[in-house]
Amino acid sequence: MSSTIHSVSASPVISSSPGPALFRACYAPAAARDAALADPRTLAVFGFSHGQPPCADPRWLQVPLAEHGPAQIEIWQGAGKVEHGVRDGVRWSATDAVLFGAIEMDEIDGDIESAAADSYALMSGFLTHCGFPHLLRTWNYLDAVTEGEGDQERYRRFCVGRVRGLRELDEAALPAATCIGRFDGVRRLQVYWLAAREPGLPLENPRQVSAFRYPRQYGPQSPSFSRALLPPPATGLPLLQSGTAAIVGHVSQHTGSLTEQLDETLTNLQSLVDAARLQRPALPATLGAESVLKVYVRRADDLAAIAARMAELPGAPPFIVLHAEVCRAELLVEIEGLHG
Ligand code: 3EB
Repeated sequence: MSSTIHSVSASPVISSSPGPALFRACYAPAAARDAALADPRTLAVFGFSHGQPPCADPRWLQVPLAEHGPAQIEIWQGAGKVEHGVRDGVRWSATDAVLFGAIEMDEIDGDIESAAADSYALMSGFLTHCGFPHLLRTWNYLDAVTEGEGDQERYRRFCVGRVRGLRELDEAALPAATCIGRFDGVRRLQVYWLAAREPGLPLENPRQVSAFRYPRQYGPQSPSFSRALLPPPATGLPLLQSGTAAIVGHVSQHTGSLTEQLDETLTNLQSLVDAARLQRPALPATLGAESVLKVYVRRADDLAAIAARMAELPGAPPFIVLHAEVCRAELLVEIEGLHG
């Protein structure tokens, strides 16, 4: 927006009308996929459970996690026409202000560390040349995330490889992130992201130790992500909340109790909203209709109970519930959010 105020002008140079949102995210029935992709404003469409016909559009990504209830898709849209393409194994789309990218890389002989290093090196190289150098948010999906003992655990190897692939590790500029396990037995790393022309503002959760400062007991390389990130205003993106679980300090809470873990997780998500509102007071004060939540549940038998409790939340935030493996064996549920 122009910073010049034409106070004597007859025409309303500075309009208070919000106009079309620069970015919006929503869930929709899976049958809406092709219509969503036909819309020139669509930045990305995600499908979850298997069953969607394949589609070569670079804006389409299938993350094979079984979902509770009827099949849904997640749709991201900008306000204007989106460009898209494929370059050097990176699928991308972009508005004027936001870039979406995705990489899917097969592990060679189950080597998740190398797949992570190669994926993040590819991403880093792409970002430096595409005009959107600032990584805001990443999503990482891999098979069998907690398989392997001690420092050989696949999640810990992923964390090592991720740092190897990043050009530089600036702990003051880490993206928000999700890292989740699939149960499909396919040794293929899926990484997708949002990037911008200007940096965002990473936020930490006062209730939690920063993940990048986790003590050695959790692995040789602490996880490289921020708890949430406020995107630059020009993007129109909401608050980006990382995958959030029942961790206080650095310690998992309520081992064995699904409902207590869910409540602790929601308390952590609210704590991130509170932290974000110190920077941007106009953000909605609580999770609600202006949030979009994705709920990952470890045990298939728990999906219905979690969905029922989510449906009773005040403010009725839109959500989907996916069957997925959280990075610590004792954690039964994890939730990520878009807010505002
Ligand atoms: C946690 O809070 C749970 O390694 O990118 C959540 C979000 C988790 C992102 C990542 C890991 C990651 O430590 C695990």
